[in-house]
Amino acid sequence: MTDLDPKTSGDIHPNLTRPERSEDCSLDRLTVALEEELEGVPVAEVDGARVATLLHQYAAGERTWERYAMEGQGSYSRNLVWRSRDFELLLLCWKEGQASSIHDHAAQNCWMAVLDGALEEEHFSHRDGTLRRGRVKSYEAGGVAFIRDDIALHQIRPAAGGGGVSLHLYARPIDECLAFCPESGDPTKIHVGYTSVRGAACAQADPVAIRRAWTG
Ligand code: CSS
Ligand code: FE2
Repeated sequence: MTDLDPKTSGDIHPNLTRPERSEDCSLDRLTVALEEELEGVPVAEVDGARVATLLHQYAAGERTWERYAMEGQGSYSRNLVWRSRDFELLLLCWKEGQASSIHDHAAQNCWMAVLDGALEEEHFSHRDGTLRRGRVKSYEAGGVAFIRDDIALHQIRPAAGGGGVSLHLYARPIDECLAFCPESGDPTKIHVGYTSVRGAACAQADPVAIRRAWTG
């Protein structure tokens, strides 16, 4: 277990002070293992297959993620499990009929592991102002997807007739990305926030404040 110096900062929401991790939570143990793989490692030297294996092994294990799975209002929820300088780990909960935007990943690496239900990933390309559909792939619980901007844009949604829960690892953390209009193909920069942080609901969570509080 990596001990973290508790940090308190008077001007930040209490949810956003640097939290402690619990040895008896396999999701917290995963954050420690990911820290060893990612923290301080140049992007080109990250062992992506090892990261995918860690996510797959977690996804095939206990449901320790349930304590962090809060439902959103209107759209899929984004629940922050852990954030450090070089990565963030999020739990996304999808209800039937919900979907992400068609989006990029701000030049970062993105791994997605399905924890519950089944999710579909549709690839898109954007060239000369035109959005083109690519392949659609389905992932069952335990499945792991990987994407970055030189592979494709994508859209995530639960498979027809169900919902799902997925674990997303972004290295480095993503506070803004581009969302593409499905009709016109026009990109818009969007700011992405959190539904909850470490199991506590956020009325409004500022990723920049979280970065300051957690990573100094
Ligand atoms: N990028 C989306 C989910 S699909 S990877 C998000 O973090 O909300
Ligand atoms: Fe994505």
